[in-house]
Amino acid sequence: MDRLEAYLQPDTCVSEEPVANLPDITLTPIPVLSIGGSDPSGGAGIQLDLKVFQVIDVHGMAVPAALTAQGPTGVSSVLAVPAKFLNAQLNRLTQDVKPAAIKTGMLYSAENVAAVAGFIQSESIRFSVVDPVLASSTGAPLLKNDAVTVLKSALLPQAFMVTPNLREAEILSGLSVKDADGMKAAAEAIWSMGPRYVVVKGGHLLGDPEDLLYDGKRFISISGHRAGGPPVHGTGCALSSAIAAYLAKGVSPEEAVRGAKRLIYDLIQKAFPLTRGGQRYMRF
Ligand code: PXL
Repeated sequence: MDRLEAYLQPDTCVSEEPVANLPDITLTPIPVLSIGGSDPSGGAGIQLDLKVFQVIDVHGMAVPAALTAQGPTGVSSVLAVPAKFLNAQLNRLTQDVKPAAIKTGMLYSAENVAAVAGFIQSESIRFSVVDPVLASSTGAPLLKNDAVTVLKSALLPQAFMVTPNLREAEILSGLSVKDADGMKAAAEAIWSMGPRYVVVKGGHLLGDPEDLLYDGKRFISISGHRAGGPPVHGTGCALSSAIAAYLAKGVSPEEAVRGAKRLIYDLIQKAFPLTRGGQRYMRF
């Protein structure tokens, strides 16, 4: 009897397999969830996060909170997933599997930001890395104005770590962030909104990219090398998803940020143009 015939036998039932043949779940990779926007070009958003999870050898899961119409040269329109359906996706998934860590990216609407904050709280998610995505690198708004208020008042208090770039640090803190002192002041202001750790990414300052990690007591400077060359799409997304994956694997917050920075540097080194115009894409 071949395999197809075996399946067609009315009494062939998976549950009658001997117990010894059940899968060994000690070999199961750690599940990590990205909640964010869809980038159909595969260079940012949840599509990119899944690639990052893959190279760090965790099991990637992804819930879209928003859709974008975009290609390598930019975003032309966006659509929020209704908060009710965002909740339906999160609830159905976590009925079966609890992520060891989550990363949030483009949430777009105030309702979706509130839904994710409620989800982190109700599921007691220990490691949540919030990338406070406000706009695409080409300037398209990825978070509505009224959602910024909810991000500050509801999501940041639930976050384990938040990873603003300089512009996002300015908008969240209300301060001008132009140098290392500005980064420190913004980190303190954002930390007071409730996250356990703040990483202000200094990549948009001149010189080698230096990020600042703040835990409410100590400032830790995390330096990297500038990879050079034309702009690369999705590097912020990749950093926050890599941090989430490392935290899920039990790496300390500081080492998670350092490891994520090294990984993103390698991915940028291998970046390629997908089309003649537009940003480069990281290579995995
Ligand atoms: O890089 C920020 C970002 C996040 N999420 C989605 C995006 C982008 C940038 O374009 O498209 C879906």
